[in-house]
Amino acid sequence: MKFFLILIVLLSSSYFTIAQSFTGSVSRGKATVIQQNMYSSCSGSRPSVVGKSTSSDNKEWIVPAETVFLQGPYLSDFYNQCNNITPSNINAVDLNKIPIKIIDEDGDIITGYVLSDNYCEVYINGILIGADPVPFTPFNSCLLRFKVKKPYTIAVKLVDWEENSGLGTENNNGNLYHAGDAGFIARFSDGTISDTSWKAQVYYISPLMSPDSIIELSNNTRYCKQLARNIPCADSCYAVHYPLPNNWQSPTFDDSMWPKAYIYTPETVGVNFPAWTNFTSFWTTSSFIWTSNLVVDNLVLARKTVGSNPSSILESTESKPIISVDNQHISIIPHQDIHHASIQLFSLVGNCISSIQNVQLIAGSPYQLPISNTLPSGVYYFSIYDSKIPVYTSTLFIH
Ligand SMILES: [Ca+2]
Ligand SMILES: [Ca+2]
Ligand SMILES: [Ca+2]
Repeated sequence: MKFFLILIVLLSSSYFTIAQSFTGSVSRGKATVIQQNMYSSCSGSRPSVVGKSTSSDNKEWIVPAETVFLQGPYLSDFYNQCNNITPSNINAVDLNKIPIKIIDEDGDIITGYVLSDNYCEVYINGILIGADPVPFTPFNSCLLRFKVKKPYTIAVKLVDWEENSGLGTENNNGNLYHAGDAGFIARFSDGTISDTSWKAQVYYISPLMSPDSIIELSNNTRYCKQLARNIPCADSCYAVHYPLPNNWQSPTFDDSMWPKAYIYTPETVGVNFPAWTNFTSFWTTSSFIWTSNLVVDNLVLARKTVGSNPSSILESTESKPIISVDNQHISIIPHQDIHHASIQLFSLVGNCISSIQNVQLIAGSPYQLPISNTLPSGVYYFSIYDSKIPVYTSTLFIH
């Protein structure tokens, strides 16, 4: 424990650049429930509770998010057990039944496929195409079709839902306060995929042992240095809230100050349900994306403008390293040069297993981080920082 505390001090004092003081609003404890369950018609669905939290600066916040779920319109079903739409593979999906939203009469028809852990709303050029018809569980996937001219902007509101309103937690295998995790993946028929060329910013962060675990980095990442998933504060946890910017869905909204989306493996997101497993090869090069923390970041806005930068797909694949593990090393093949890289491996409870500072990673050249061959098999956190800014974070399963 002493080592862990020392580690936290080191992390907070030397690894990160603090760009500004902490600007979010802080609430503590349960929200006042305003809706017990927005979606009660599907058996086996976790109750999608909505609440209102009041922060210490006397502001009110709808948690986990204000949504259009009760009004619609809705995205079409790709895979949805609640509506008995359960194709066994991609060939069993009939696109002819999917309505086409006309944005530009002289545009091209584009089909989008999206899967959210747990909820999404999709806007194209600021126009709401639809809400995810299942806010919490079971895990479903959605389709949308639209006619648009390039460049066009995809904007999505993403919510990792919660059972304990205002606390960011859910019942999981008997743990009533399990900090659930999130993820979003998308693929469009024009070749657009979810990847690090998207921008993503977080607006509701919980559960937190302490609000001081949020630090705002110089690239505007609202970074949570609380690494453990087993967070014991129960009904006393803190949450941090930020107001949503106006017109964030609009093509004219300036997202240049938002951090890049982070990518996560399907194993990290934990997608062991048929809406994913029936289609694993379908998603090809799309990546699950979220912000820098898949566990406590619960309300995320993400954007991608398609067609304004012809090299965007190339850029995105460049930034995803290839990671492999043998019994003595983690091998990293970066797709971009990182001149001042720090590479770290942590256990799930935050102990540093292996770390190397200030090394030069060269695109395409393997780099090896030594690990002990007696390391217990299991899941670990793995991060690469560039000049103290996190550029890649993932979990790794080590055998
Ligand atoms: Ca859903
Ligand atoms: Ca969460
Ligand atoms: Ca979740």
